[in-house]
Amino acid sequence: MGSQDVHKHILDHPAAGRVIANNNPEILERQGFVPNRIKIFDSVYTRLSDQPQYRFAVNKEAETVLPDIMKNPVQKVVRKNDISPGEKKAFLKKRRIGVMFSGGPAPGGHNVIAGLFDELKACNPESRLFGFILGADGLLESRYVEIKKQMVDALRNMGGFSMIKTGRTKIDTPKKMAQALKTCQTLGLEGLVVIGGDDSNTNAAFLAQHFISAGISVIGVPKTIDGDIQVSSDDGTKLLAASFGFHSAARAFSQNISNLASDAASDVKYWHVCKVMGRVASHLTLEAVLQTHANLAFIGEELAEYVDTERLEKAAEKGEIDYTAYGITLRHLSRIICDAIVRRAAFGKNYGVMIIPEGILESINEIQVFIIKLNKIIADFNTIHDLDFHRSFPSLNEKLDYLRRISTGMLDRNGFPIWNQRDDELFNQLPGFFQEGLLVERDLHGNFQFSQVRTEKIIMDMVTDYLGVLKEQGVYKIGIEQSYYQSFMAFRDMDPDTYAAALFTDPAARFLLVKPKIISLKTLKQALVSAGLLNPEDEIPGPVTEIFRRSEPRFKIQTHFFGYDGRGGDPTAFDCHYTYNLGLTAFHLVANGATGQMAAIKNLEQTFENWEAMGIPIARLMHLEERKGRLELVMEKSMVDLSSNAFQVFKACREKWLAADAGEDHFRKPGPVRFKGRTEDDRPITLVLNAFSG
Ligand code: FBP
Repeated sequence: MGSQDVHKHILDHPAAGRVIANNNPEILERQGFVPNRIKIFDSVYTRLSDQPQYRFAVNKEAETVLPDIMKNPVQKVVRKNDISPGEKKAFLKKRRIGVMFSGGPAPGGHNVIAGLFDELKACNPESRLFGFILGADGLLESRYVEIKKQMVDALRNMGGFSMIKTGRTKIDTPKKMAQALKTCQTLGLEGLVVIGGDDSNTNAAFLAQHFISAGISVIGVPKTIDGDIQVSSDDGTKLLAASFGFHSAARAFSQNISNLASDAASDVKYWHVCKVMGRVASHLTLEAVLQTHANLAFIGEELAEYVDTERLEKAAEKGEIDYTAYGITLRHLSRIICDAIVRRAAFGKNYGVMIIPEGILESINEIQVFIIKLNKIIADFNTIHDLDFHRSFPSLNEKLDYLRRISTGMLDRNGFPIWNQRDDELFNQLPGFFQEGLLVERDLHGNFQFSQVRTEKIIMDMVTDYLGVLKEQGVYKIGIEQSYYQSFMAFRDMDPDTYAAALFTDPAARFLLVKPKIISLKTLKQALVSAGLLNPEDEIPGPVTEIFRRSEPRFKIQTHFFGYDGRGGDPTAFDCHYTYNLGLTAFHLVANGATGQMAAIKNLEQTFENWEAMGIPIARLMHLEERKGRLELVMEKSMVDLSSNAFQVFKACREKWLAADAGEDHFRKPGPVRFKGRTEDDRPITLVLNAFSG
């Protein structure tokens, strides 16, 4: 048989066909899974009930530029009773709706489309759903596909946004607005559903305002793994506890982090450093540490609040205020990490797992200042010269040279340079890879692209350097378990107690720490000689050398970036149910003529029976934010609330989870991402904790 025939023979075998098929039984089961429907959707006819009790502070700028949608109230989707035949007919009319993804993928997006599609077709099988390809680009270029049942069925409960793809284009000029409107009018759309994050919902609000006179409604859907779309009214009522995709991504990351915890605790030689997505807010890190009990985790929002009290007090003694004491520096952060590593090592644990939020640099003052200044410099260059900064200065050296010219006043002799010589000096002290990272091109919405900066490297390089210093100082040592020391020495016919006093700071401790002054074989010998255990001309006994070697730490790290994997993953049961109902809600908002609203599910933190379908006015969630060097009106991101139960629980448990003691680690296994059974009960831990009162 030739090799060609062997392949054919294998490929024709039914078992081979089964195992290499694109779909496996589990995927088929996932695709066939039917999410629950919120009770209200048992009813065909709905109406929107205004909820004026939920109020929001009004942003003046938003009021000016979004006048027609600014007064929208929060609305609840409710049953429409006493419906006339005419109203029934109107509700069941043939409709055309458009839908697009926008921004990064998030698990559950396909279910939003599935919910929207199912409800649209259930009301009238002749209704049509159009999907714009590659997000806003599809809308602007009129690139679309009609979404058919087969396409939806193939991707029910499945991750990614592959059905119609996504993009990050911003609809920010009158020309683009006109193009978008033209596409929707040509297609005869009654409504457009924008599934996206804060920037995309901002897009949706501006489109809604622009489409008002054309009578086309625009509805946003809260998507982002970052979890930073959350809405509370002024009285603190939670109207939306999380964006979709957050739970699935957090669970996917957590499962991997927990696997790394198993690895760390098994081969006891690595610190696994896990950078976790979340461009600005640290919700994903908080959820991941609650899911896994990793030894160390940093919440950017907490670091941003850091105050160096010692420094403040010193300055106060001189009657001064040291403003540099406010905010954490990279150096200080690296010291905190070192301290944790050293403390664990003292109990024999020279390994562990730490989680660093992707957006941690936002919380580090010195770096944040660079980011803001560089945003402005790049934006000004683009506007003044009508060129692109990155194309004009492709190499790092050219960029640095441009900055240097600003700092020396060569480019603007009259002005007060935004980039001064001190900035230039400090910036030039950073390693090249990091300078390049800080100069990386901003995305189309003007966001700094944290995912492209090797933040973990800059931090861990500083940690490694300082641990080297601590090792030299005799501070960083691996504790040796007393029982091990005893049996090790006894097995080699050495009296453990004879040497213990000379070697260890506290010979009676459960974990023995070699004295700080013993940092080399030379200093070990000196210690033994001065204790009268060795003559200067004698060799150090082999077992003693071995014990010393065991106390010497080698700091080894493995870095991991969790982001794209989790955001492309399949949704959890929670997200399957959540997103399907968001799709149903989006349909009912369009069908009831709402516009400028974001589909939302209230009471996500409670059991499914309590979930409520809502519309939240996007314009009321707007604020001014620095983007590309100027203030722009965008939907406000929700940051980790340091007074929240979830953060407080983490704070209360972190010392225990660090496990810098003689006990075991406290790692938690969250288990795999699931999609069926009563697993919608498995919801984000942060949501569950934050829902507790009293
Ligand atoms: P969205 O806000 O669009 O959901 O995207 C969030 C995110 O996943 C961030 O966590 C991450 O910083 C960013 O996308 C990376 O984006 P890109 O796709 O441009 O690499």
